This record gives sequence, C-alpha cells and structure tokens, in this order.
Amino acid sequence: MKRPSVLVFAGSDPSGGAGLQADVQTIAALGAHPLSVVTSLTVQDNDRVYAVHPIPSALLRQQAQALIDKIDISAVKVGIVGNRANAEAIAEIVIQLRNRNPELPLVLDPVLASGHGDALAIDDAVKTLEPLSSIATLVTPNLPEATVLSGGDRRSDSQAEVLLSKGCSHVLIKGGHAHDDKIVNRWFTNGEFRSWTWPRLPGTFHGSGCTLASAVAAFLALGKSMPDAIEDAQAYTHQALEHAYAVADGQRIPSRPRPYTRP
Ligand code: PXL
Repeated sequence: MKRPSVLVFAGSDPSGGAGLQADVQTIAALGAHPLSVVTSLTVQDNDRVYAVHPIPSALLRQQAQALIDKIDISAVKVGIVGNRANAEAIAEIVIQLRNRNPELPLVLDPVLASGHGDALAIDDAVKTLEPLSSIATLVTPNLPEATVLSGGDRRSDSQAEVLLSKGCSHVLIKGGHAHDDKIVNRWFTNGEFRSWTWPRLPGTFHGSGCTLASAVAAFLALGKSMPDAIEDAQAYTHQALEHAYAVADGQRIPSRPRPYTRP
C-alpha cells in the first residue's frame, strides 16, 4: 500500500514538543508519510527558545530536490522558515511541484513566536513570509500572528480579508491566545465562513499549533476537503492535548502518536 507523502519544511525542536518533530509525529499518526526538510536548527527546552539558526538556502533546496525528484508529494506544510532566502527557496519548490500538480495544497503556519512568546522569526516576519503567503492554500495564524500579518487590524474578519488579499485561498485564525474558557477557531475563504468552539484545556502546551497545521496537511494529503480537514485536525489536536504529558515543569507535550478516532 502506498501512503501519500507530506513535504514538511520546519525548524528542528530538540525538545520534541514543537516544530519538525511535532509535524513528523502528527503526519505519521494520521496515516500519511512525513518528508522532513530542516529550515533551521533551534536551541530550546519544553518552555524557552534560546537560539534559532537558519540553514543555508542551498542546503534546504538540496534536501527538497532529492525528495521531489523521486517521491510524489500530496501536500506541503511550512512552519518556521528562518529567513527570506529560505522562504523564497520553498516558494520556488512549491511552484515547481504545482507545474506537475496545480491542486497541490500548501499549509503555511506563520509562526512568529513560541508558545512562551520567544521570537522564532528573525527578520521582518511579514516580508519574510510574503513569497509563501501569496501562494498558500491555507494560512493558520493565531490571534497575535493574525494581528501582525494584517498590519495591526484587530477584527478577525478584516484580518482574514487582508490575508486573503495577499493571495492565499483559506485562512484559519486560531483563538487559543484569547483570555476565555472557550477557544474559537475561525475559517475564512472567499464567500464562506465557519467557526468551531472548543473548551479550553487546563495548562499550557508546547507544539499545539504545529500539531494542528500538520494534521490539516495530512488530512488534505489523504483526500479530505478543506473544511473536513480543518474540522478533523482540530478534533485530533484536541485529543492530543487532552492526553498531553509532562517531561519537566512547564509546557506539556501533546500526545500525538495515538490512534485517532473521529468523535
Ligand atoms: O509552535 C511553533 C514552533 C514552530 N517551530 C519550531 C518551534 C515552535 C515553538 O516552539 O520551536 C521550531
């Protein structure tokens, strides 16, 4: 049996909570195959990020080229890119892949900071992500990221409008950063809107956003429609957070390698 492959571009998180490690666990758990191209090496534990080192864009290109020369790609997921040169390299690779498959989905998680608030984007984040936000199928900002990426707008619908005007087809604004006992995630696409409300789970987590975006990419690779992929990815992430475990004090790790059953 052939499994669909998801091509992931992300930063390595040695703590195993977020970044590439989160993406690989999620995509594998959901029955797709993760191909993992490193964009940056980070120094961090389960709470704090101490350093981010982008890898040279020529090496990023080589990693991806070897994979795409041989393996069919069913979806692409992008986490932290490191710098503008890496964002441009990833955009060129996606454009190359779309020459073969114009429908290839690209899920862009526009990560600016860790869950704790430590910076993960080095240069001007909006400018850095430009080559990717214009070709993304789905962009998944949290509330602070949506505010920054839309130039300071505070209302989710106008933030989504700004993001859609950059060229992406769908926006999912994640409500986890609100101060509320409910989390509202809002999906916008041209002419359509839907929201989902989840109970806020106690505690803090390392890698919840990476888990959600990767789950969407995996479900798209497996053939689900965008609204179904978004809905099922939230249910999977919620289950992973409900069963999160500790490795030390501080943020817990989502339990991703678990059989997923649709509620
Ligand atoms: O959760 C966002 C994120 C993405 N990528 C890397 C990270 C984090 C959060 O810590 O470390 C590499």
